[in-house]
Amino acid sequence: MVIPWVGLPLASLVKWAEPTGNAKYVEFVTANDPSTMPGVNSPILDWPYTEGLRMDEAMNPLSILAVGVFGELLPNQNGAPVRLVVPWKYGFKGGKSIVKIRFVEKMPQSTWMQAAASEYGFYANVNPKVPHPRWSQSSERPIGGGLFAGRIKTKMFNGYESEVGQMYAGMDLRKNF
Ligand SMILES: Nc1nc2c(c(=O)[nH]1)N[C@H]1C(S)=C(S)[C@@H](COP(=O)(O)O)O[C@H]1N2
Ligand SMILES: [Mo]
Repeated sequence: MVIPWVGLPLASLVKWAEPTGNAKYVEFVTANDPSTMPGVNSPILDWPYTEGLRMDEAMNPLSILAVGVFGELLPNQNGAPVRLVVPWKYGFKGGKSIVKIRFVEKMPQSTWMQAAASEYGFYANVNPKVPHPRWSQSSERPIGGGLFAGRIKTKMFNGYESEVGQMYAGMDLRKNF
């Protein structure tokens, strides 16, 4: 789904924070408040929901800290007051309702890696050429095309290959999935 986010480049916050040269990754920890988020009462995931990016991914001008959508402030369910949007990755990299951002030396564990390391890796490079262990990733159904709109071929890096592909040059994307 193509979404008109409102926000600031994550890179501008990183520059403002002036992390030291030891910072190799950024970890995002999200709110864990059962009184407003009943879903966290479910043991399906290990809360709080946590995500991470490599430093160059965080500095890429496409990475957004979103505070709004469609010209309005973010609704709670979409991650108010601030959420991560990484357009070349897919939904599950977009931690919502972020409460803590940490610069770290070691690759952080994301919630999905904890939940199913063999299915969800750190990079979340949904790769049309590399099937998920339980399904193909070669096609997708765009949301907004209407109920009967067909599937399209999944694009490498969600269509942003020319903007971000260079960051992964030389990496085996079958291993770094
Ligand atoms: N705080 C928080 N953020 C989260 C999640 C979550 O459980 N908690 N789920 C993730 C997953 S798996 C998806 S698919 C997206 C869904 O929300 P969106 O449609 O607004 O991107 O949120 C992501 N961010
Ligand atoms: Mo998801």
